[in-house]
Amino acid sequence: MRGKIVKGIGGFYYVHDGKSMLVECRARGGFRNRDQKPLVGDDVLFSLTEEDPGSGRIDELLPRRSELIRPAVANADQALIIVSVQKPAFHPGLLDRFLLWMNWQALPVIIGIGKTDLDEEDKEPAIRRIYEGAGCRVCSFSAKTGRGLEELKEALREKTTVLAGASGVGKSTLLNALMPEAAMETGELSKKLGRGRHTTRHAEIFCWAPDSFLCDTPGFSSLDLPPIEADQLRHCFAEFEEAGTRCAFRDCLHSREKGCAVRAAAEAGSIPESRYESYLRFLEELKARKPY
Ligand SMILES: Nc1nc2c(ncn2[C@@H]2O[C@H](COP(=O)(O)OP(=O)(O)OP(=O)(O)O)[C@@H](O)[C@H]2O)c(=O)[nH]1
Ligand SMILES: [Mg+2]
Ligand SMILES: [Zn+2]
Repeated sequence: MRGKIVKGIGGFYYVHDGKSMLVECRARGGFRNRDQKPLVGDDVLFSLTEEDPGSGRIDELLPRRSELIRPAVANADQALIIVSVQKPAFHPGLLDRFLLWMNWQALPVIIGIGKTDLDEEDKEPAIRRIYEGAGCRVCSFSAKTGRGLEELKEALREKTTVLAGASGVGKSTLLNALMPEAAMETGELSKKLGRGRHTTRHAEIFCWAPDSFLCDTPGFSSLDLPPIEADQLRHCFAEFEEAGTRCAFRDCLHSREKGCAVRAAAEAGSIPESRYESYLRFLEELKARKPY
């Protein structure tokens, strides 16, 4: 039989047959030795245990369309990175890190600006402008009022989308809004720290419309950088490209070089300050890394 791994916990994989059956499976011995660890999102061939039709065994992993490391999910077509305008407050550094991971993993990204019902300070337009300028598709929405959900659904339809974002931004709440039967657990923010409480502990996939899958994932509060070379980083910032052609040196790293047109553009405000700051921070971090 053919199915999809929708969840993996403690050595068990939950395989959905695409109709109505969810089977608790073990992986056939040998997967791990051959460096093939089943991932949430994997399409598999499985068989049922004779004595207990609720449980089974994964016999084969079918070829993957894509394989993500952060979060560890197979066969995603795109990522929806969610940020919230408030509660928790928008944190550009973390979003920029996540964009870098998705860029490195060559996965198309949609940025979802959520909780717009809380946007009394009208922060949405500025966030949108920065990330549209970085070449991203941006959708804003409120899972609470439903505003923007129709546009978001169109962006998610007939695709497998992995949800990503800091703890507490509303990933599970969005899933519940699109699919009440999912009944994902959601959590209040910590009053003291104003951060999420890491309510979701495991990646889990749901089919919310025909051929349309959403993978909820645990939120993060910090993130390292993908293994890219420091001198490749500038190519991950699309909005530097144009000014970059006018730098005095062709191999300019856009930090302290004389005649750097990217720095000049950031100072003049035509490249967003927060993006340039992220770039400089990431550059130092990558330079400080041991070579691979
Ligand atoms: N006002 C408002 N609150 C929201 C909205 N979406 C989510 N929340 C609230 O934000 C809090 C966190 O939501 P979750 O869905 O648990 O966040 P999460 O991103 O899944 O968090 P983790 O599972 O910890 O990664 C909950 O109290 C939700 O009710 C929204 O659109 N508007
Ligand atoms: Mg959650
Ligand atoms: Zn430069």
